[in-house]
Amino acid sequence: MPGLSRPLRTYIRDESLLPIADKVARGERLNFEDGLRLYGTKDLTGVGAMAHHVRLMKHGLKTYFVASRRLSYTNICYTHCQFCAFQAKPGDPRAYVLSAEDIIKDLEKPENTGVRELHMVAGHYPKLKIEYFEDLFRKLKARFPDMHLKVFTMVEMDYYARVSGIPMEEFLDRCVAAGLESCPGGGAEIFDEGIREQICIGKKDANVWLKNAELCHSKGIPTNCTMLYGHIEEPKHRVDHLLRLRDLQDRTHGFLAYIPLAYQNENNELSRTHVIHETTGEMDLREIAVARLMLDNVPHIKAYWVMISPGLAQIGLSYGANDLDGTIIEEEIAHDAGAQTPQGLTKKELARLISCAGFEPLERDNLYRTYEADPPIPQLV
Ligand code: V47
Repeated sequence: MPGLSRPLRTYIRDESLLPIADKVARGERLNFEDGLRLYGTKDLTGVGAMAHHVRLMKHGLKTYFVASRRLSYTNICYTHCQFCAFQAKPGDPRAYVLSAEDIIKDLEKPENTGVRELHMVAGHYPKLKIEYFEDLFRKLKARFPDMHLKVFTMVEMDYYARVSGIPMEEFLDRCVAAGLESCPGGGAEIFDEGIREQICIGKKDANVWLKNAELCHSKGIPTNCTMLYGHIEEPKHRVDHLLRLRDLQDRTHGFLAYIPLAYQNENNELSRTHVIHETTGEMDLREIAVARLMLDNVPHIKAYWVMISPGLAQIGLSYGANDLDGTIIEEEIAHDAGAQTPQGLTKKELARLISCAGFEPLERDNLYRTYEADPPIPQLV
């Protein structure tokens, strides 16, 4: 397994990080105070070197991407998340709800050929009940049997179980029977109750998110996990969030990947009521690196190019990330909130970003099973 060529300590400029470097070199778990120190230090490259060391020990140079498609079946939402620019209220000219037929027609378009993962999250709209999802999943699986269905945040499933008037367990069982295979990591935002109250009014609390993730894992449904950073939260809230995820993962081992989500600061209530600058490259890289170091039990850390740019996500591969997410093709949530990144990247572009940064690109499915890569990608000279 390739590692760093020198002892880890020699990469550290801030001496207060040395005890952490020693723990990382010994494979010891970091604690809350270590997390705060990783956020507080000016030695970003030192934090990055430690994260890169862990990434190399776990994955070597292997770096994953998936041929994926994002889709939201509705943007109508009765929740009032202050950071969200995607939601529309009924009557809004932007409001839409897609039928199973609309979604299938869309997926039949040539640009969606080869998609292996359909990632669907959407608004909280009380007219959609369990029967809508059963019908949707069955029809999707009948038409695209090899397309993996990754659907619902943990709060979204809670909402749709409640409006369907059935227990969460029954909702999940029926969705799985119809074709649901895994769940994305969104909706976690930030677990701290005080911050959560301010940024997601009316949204279910952290315990619901964590309880439903635990339920999914107990049923063998893998999920991802996320954290929304760069708004009104402080480092102590981020460390707390990561440790709550780590605690759950110790019990269930059901999280496949963690994705730090950089707050996009346009067209939403939070940006109208607060002055919040966009996240910087330093913050984005630090977030990836801290996650790799604190989440020692979550196998994959994604650098989500949609929110931090393809170029920075590429550098994130040397700061602990081992996954560039996917081709996406069309994205609404981040772009409605001001993201200037492309709507999608091709598999070739993703593989090139990875190989030009010195890593080994591997096309994967949702469970990180890999496929033979396309013909070699020419290197930049
Ligand atoms: O659930 C909403 C967040 C999530 C904003 O599981 C925002 O593989 C930033 O969950 N700025 C959707 N974030 C994205 C998501 C995701 C992304 C990549 C991979 C995976 C995965 C999941 O984005 C939402 C919400 O938590 N969000 N508004 C915003 N203004």
